[in-house]
Amino acid sequence: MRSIVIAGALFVAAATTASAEEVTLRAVSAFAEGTEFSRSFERFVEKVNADGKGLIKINYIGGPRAVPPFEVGNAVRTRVVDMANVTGAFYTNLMPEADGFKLNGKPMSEQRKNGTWDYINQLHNQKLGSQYLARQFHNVPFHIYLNKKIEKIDFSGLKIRVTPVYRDVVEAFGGTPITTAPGEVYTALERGVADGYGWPITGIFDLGWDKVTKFRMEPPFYSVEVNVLVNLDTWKGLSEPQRKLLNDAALWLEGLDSEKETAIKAERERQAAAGIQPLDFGPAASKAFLDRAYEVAWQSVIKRAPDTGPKLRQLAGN
Ligand code: 173
Repeated sequence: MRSIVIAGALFVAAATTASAEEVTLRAVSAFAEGTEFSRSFERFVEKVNADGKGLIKINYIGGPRAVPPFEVGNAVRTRVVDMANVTGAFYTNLMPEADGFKLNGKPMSEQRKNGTWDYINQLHNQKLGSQYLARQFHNVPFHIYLNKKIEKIDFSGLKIRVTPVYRDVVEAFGGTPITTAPGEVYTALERGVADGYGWPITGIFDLGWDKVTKFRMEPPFYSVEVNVLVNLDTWKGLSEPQRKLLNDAALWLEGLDSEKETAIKAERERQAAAGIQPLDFGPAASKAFLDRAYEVAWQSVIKRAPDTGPKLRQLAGN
């Protein structure tokens, strides 16, 4: 029912001015409401609405029931929404090099100082008609979770659920990638359509995947990136005080990454308690996996985005 109401609302002009000063921005998340990769953004929304009273208000419509995850980038580009919480992996159709953001795990304070934020913001201005307001989760890695035990890092004969984040590495180690949105992972595992899946270290309990997960492969790899984007026309239409309020809240949001170290430790313990066994093949195999994982991903980014990929690699410094 909710999606019907929302579909109707999409025809209403995106940013609406309630009074001379207060502007209302419509926002969506590519991840389900209340789950790990929406929660920080939801705290950001609360903060903006509290700090911005009379100046700016975010009308948070919700998660994938409003806009399907792989369409969120286009929704912010076309101003169907004013703001989105979304990973670059979900808009590689519009920006192939977005797949490279996961390869930069430097803190945002550093990325803002060394020109990385500026460069990635320019890419968003040009290709996604949006402002790159914030990037979250730089210190949260991904894993491959499996239901079949492997004796070495080799995915031959395994069907593994992916997004662009994991596609190249799964193929490089012999697996068969199957792309799905997060909302389809549970069913794919339950039915045996997939033997495993890529996902960050955090968040697997949110949608009950612990019930259909046996193993977590080590080592952790890459860096999660979930971005807050603002449609560029919306952004340009804001006043200086409104933009400052959003920028200040964006820095606050990026600062929430400092909570993640403790959260990751707790999550690993919770997975162990739920019977999810780590598969660790030792330091040499882990290093070989990581070297290959980064190399195949960079090669893929550079092949698809030859003009911008090398610069992203240089900025990431790996
Ligand atoms: O696995 C995914 O759906 C994915 O690509 C992702 C990216 C960032 C955070 C969480 C999941």
